[in-house]
Amino acid sequence: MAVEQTLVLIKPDGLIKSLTGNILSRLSETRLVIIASKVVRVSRELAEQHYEHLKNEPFFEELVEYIIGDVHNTHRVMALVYQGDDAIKKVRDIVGHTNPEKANPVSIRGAYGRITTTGVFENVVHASSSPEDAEKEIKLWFQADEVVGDIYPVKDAVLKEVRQKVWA
Ligand code: DAT
Ligand code: MG
Repeated sequence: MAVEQTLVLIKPDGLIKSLTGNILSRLSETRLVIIASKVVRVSRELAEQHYEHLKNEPFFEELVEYIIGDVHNTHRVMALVYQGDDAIKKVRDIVGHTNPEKANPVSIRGAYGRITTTGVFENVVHASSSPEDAEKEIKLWFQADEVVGDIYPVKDAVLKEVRQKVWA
């Protein structure tokens, strides 16, 4: 068994329905280690990059609006990185099938997900599905110094003239 990392997102429906604690409790059954976490206001650019592999699907625009939070009127997603042996499969098993109607009823998506009348799978959480996807997704959602441990190669860089918000 290989040590893996996997990205988990608690989507806006999970946050607005106060499911955060339940979801984290379920994920703690895996005994994996959390090595990064934060709450993110998702930009359209981030949403489109995250779901790039689905850009030709008819539901793409609704999927983007869902992850941004426009659908649930709460612009928050909780992003976490879990690490440990076989992390990707362990998390996907507890998360359940992509389609909430097909998901095991005791999985997170089976218990809390729904399909909207327009056909969008509001499935509460995202979990990476391969080591390649996990690396791409973790690098998309987190900076190297937001993750505990150098999980992928890093380099030192001195950044100049980066515009960012600081405490006043
Ligand atoms: P997963 O999130 O299980 O990895 P995915 O990467 O194929 O599944 O798709 C990403 C999201 O897109 C998924 O969580 C819900 C939505 N989605 C996928 N297939 C769909 C479909 N046939 N109809 C509606 N939404 C879909
Ligand atoms: Mg996927």
